[in-house]
Amino acid sequence: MTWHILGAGALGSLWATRLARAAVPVRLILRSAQRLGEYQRSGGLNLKEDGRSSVQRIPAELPDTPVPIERLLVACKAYDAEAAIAQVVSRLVPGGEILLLQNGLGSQQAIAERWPQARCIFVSSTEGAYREADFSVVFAGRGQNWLGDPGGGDAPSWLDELERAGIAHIWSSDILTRLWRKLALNCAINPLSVLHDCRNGELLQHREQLDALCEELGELLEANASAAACDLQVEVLRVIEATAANYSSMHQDVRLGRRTEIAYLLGHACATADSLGLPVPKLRELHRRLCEYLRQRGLPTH
Ligand code: NAD
Ligand code: KPL
Repeated sequence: MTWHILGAGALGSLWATRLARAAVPVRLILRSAQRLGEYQRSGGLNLKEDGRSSVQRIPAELPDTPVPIERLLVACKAYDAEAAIAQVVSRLVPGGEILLLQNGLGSQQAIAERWPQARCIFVSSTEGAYREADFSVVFAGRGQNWLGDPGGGDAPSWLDELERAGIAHIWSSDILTRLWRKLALNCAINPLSVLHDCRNGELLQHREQLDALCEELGELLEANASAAACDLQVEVLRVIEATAANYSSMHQDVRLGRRTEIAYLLGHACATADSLGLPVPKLRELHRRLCEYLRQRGLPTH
């Protein structure tokens, strides 16, 4: 069975190149004829890992290619994922699978509700990758991929292909708890790193702010995925220390003038708190200040 990869950016390329290297059938879906032409001229997808480069000549196609799709890995940003799937969904076979690699929450549920005929598998990834150039990805940080079906069901048999490809993975029976936990970590760290314009480690100078946010995030997690609330503050501090020299992904997006995934992180946290009638004044104020900061820089707030 072929893996179709929608979104040949950092994470999509990281998955595609490792699968192809293990002789697993993969095809890329590129958004336009111009992009397809550029890809074909580039000669393939380049993966840089541990200082070594390797090129995989992965076949690529356009969204309207009349070939059925059995397994679709969606590696677009959260704000692009639903529209990208809409372009190819008519090709999905009955019972086909959609793997959603997006950070945050909100986009995955919207997609699962819109296309109930597909099996949507949510993925939470702590791997790190960035695009060095067009069609060239750097594997920057080893991590883990948790995969799970919030609708239940057994682990798919193709997990052994991930094993063969060396893609770290764990099948999770509670993927929403994983995603909520990651969302909370990102909500505690990323917006503050933008507003203070600092590396993660420098956030330790703002302990009061961090602690107050962790308290509200803990209450929000208790109400949604209680297991995700356990020792949140301890983990936030651990992640800050482990990534002290780094700029958060949201900080990097803002510095490069790129749209952020704020709506699927802080925006989703605040909207969920609203729907539960849970007061989260610190999160709301942080959301307001971050939106204002983005607006001043001409960046979207959704
Ligand atoms: P990216 O911007 O590098 O890649 C996204 C790709 O999707 C781009 O190449 C874009 O052109 C493509 N795309 C958008 N709309 C499309 C369409 N309609 N058809 C075809 N392609 C389309 O993003 P990324 O860093 O790979 O992140 C993807 C998701 O993974 C995000 O939600 C991110 O938060 C999450 N994530 C990324 C990392 C990482 O290290 N990069 C780690 C963990 C989670
Ligand atoms: O995931 C992250 C990010 O920068 O997006 C960390 C390093 C955990 C900070 O929230």
